[in-house]
Amino acid sequence: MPDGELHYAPEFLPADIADQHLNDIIAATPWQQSRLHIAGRECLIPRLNAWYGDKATHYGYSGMRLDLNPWTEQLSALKQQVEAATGGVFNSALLNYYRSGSDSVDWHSDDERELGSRPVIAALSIGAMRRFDLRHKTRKDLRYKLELQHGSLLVMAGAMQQHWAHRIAKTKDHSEARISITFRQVVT
Ligand SMILES: [Mn+2]
Repeated sequence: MPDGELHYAPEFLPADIADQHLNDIIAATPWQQSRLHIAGRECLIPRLNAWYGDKATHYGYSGMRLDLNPWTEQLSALKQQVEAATGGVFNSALLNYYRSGSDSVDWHSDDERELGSRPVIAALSIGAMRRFDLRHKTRKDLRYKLELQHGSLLVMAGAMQQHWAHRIAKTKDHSEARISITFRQVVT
């Protein structure tokens, strides 16, 4: 990509293994639905989240903060698999649960200060295929989209978060559940 690095492995996990993870993780995770404070108003975000990580890692933005959960055996094994494939090292993971096509995440970059300036973010997608949109922040002609399939791994690296924003828009096409597990290295 101009001004960033994007890597995509569509069949990172075999479908039957990914099916198992989907059911187990949905059931086992202490999901939270955060409230955001925007212009003095409080609203619930349209998805559920959970934060896992080493001690002293934390996650929050716009006045919301997620509880820190210790690694489960399952997430720790997935982390090791992703580290082996990417050569990265991660100390935390943000889980997102899109319960249906009505859940979404609006345009943003993963540019919280504790991620550093050129973070490597590795996102496992499990469940319904959803479209991932990218747009360059200053060059309006640069847009890109990708259908994130069940069991796939997407890695964003280099200057991606500095120059590009991404989103998962609402859709009427996919009503089934999807989770993403986004591994990160945060400065503690
Ligand atoms: Mn993001």
